[in-house]
Amino acid sequence: MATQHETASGAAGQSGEIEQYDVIVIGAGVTGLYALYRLRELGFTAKSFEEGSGVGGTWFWNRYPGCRFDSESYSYGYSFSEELLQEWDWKEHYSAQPDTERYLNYVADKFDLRKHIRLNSRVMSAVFDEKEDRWEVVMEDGHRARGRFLVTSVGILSAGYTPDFEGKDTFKGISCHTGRWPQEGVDMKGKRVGVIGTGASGVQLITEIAKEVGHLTVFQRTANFCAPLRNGPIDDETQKQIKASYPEIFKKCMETAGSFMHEFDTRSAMSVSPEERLEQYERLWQEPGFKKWLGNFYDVMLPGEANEDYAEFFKNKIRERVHDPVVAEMLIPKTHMFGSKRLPCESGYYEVFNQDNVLLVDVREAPIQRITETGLQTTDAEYEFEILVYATGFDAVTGSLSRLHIEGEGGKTLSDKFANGPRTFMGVQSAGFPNLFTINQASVGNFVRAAEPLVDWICEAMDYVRQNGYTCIAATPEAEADWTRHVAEEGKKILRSQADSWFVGANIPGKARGLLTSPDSAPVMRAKRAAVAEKGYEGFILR
Ligand code: N01
Repeated sequence: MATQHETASGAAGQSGEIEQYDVIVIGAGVTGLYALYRLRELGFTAKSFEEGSGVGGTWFWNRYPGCRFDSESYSYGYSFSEELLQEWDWKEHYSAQPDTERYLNYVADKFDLRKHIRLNSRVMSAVFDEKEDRWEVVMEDGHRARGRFLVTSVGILSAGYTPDFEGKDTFKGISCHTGRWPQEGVDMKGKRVGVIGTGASGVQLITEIAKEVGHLTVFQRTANFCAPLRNGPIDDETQKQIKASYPEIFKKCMETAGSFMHEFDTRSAMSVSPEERLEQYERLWQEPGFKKWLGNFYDVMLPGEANEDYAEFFKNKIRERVHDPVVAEMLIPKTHMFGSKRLPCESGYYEVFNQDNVLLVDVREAPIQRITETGLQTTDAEYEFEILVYATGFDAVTGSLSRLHIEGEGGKTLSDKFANGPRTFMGVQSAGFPNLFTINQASVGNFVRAAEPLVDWICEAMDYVRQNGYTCIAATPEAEADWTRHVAEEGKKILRSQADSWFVGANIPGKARGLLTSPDSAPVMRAKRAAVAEKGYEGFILR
């Protein structure tokens, strides 16, 4: 096991020597920062290599207009420090990107994490040295570092996806992807703008930029179910109440399937009268956030009558809000069940389509044929604009790993291994890639709530290896096969596998279809991981 004295300084690395650490972390976003904190607490030497010029991960890159939380701000922050909880004032119930980025910078400063982070360091490869049981990473600038363990805190939605449209590079105006928004911003005032994509990013962006653009054309392939966010500032009294209730907030989050603050109504929608049902739908509609999704009758999230009934309620809301009935019909989802895709929360999205300067184009009816110098061409017509925004999503979960060259035992690469879908044990390790912990595979739901216990578990596993004098922890092929079968079998049954979305890799042409995260609820996942640890890391080989 590497010890403190093996650690070289960053300066040594720059002079040609290879920096040595106990743990190398790729990424300094939400999980990377917390991993650094925990590792240091446990006495490990660790360094994070971060591609961005700042910390924050998702909240560093996704700085498009309108980007914000749609889970409650106070349920999203770290829980590990009472001092931090009491010091930090969330400004809004659903924090906007600049404030969240500020929060993560505050955390980096408060816990003195920056000295463990090398920014502007895009990792190009990570190779396992089987003789030494160590990983070596190489950065784009040639910088190298080695560590006993490698933790990929690279995010589940960080590898941006831009469709390979013909003529993409010929566009003469400004084009950008929501997930890599220019640091200096994009001036859209009075401009003609085209947006491709109407997922959660597109919905937030479109609503915000519609306030200032000259003309907006929205290219929609699939209409989504969207619900009002009902955001607002947090006043002083509420701030005090929030700070006094963190234990209850976090307790509630830890009990629910997706680690959110909302609990399903245990009644079936169909067990109450139509009047009572509608009264509950309307009441929840007026409330903020995901409550209308995750706090409703439990069976609105199961295929069947209740789901269809609730979907109809949503469709009627769209019809009420959009003046032109033809446009309203275009905005009504027809190809997937309510809840089978992520529910974007919005603050005036549908009303955007009542503006005279906004045009909605259905690119399922008339697909995009090519990008031109001045806009784009569908099978139906040509559209011109000065700015083109790709709100076209991400190669989720596995994309951020596959684009790194991760080479394990026998020179096998993780991207080859994942070619037909991820093969892991509990999402945290893949057989043949010892000492590599993949944080991005295992967490779903309210990200920080799910990720904190996962990072804890991974750090404790590394500590166990160290304490017991081992140099290597590797998932067994059997444990991996059982887990992969479990994900495939149970994954098919859950609602979020039913639609063509990033949850199952269906948004990326050619990507193998299958649930990319665990089909289990967050409490079940925590219990499974705890049981593995209690049995001396059953399912892993320790050497
Ligand atoms: O990406 P998406 P996103 N031609 O994949 C369309 C999280 N998030 O960035 O649906 C035309 O959902 C595509 O169409 P279709 C959240 O978890 C959170 O919006 O595939 N269109 C779709 O409309 C979310 O789920 C927040 O038919 C094409 C869009 O592009 C996840 O990130 C905010 C196309 C992509 O939607 C991803 O959301 C934002 C093509 N060739 C995001 N290819 C919060 O609030 C793709 N599209 C915290």
